[in-house]
Amino acid sequence: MEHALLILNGPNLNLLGTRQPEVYGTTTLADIEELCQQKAKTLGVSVTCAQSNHEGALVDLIHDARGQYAGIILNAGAYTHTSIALLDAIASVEIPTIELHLSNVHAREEFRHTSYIAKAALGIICGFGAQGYVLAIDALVAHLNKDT
Ligand code: CA2
Repeated sequence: MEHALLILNGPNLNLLGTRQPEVYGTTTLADIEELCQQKAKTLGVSVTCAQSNHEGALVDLIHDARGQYAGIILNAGAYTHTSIALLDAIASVEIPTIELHLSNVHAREEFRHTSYIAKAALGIICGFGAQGYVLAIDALVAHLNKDT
């Protein structure tokens, strides 16, 4: 395994596939995690998945990633639009982090157009549903391999 990646999902994403399928689809978080494991296998990297509904717990998980993971894929859910604490956490650990959203946040309500996390992110993927996680793994691994 060349790289270890952390896939972190924030508040309410544990409900995926059970409610609001018109917005978030019918794929469950467990399905997405399985998709990520499959993609990781094809690229020879490892992925660890975690989800929390709590801002401080997400901050802790980001801190703990230091020295453990080469990259992070973060769907911070609604905390994307509110959390300076998550921005500071990502900036402080200096681990390349992709901001990810299932939905195209720019085609939705105005308050979803602002991301506090974007400033510290390597890049942003949104609007591709569960496939976005696969795209993010590809992009992160390409980034981590670019100087090797
Ligand atoms: O599109 C995304 O991935 C979001 O990060 C999802 C967040 C939302 O607040 C962001 O603006 C965009 C919400 C996740 C809620 O997930 C649910 C899933 C099923 C049922 C209800 C909520």
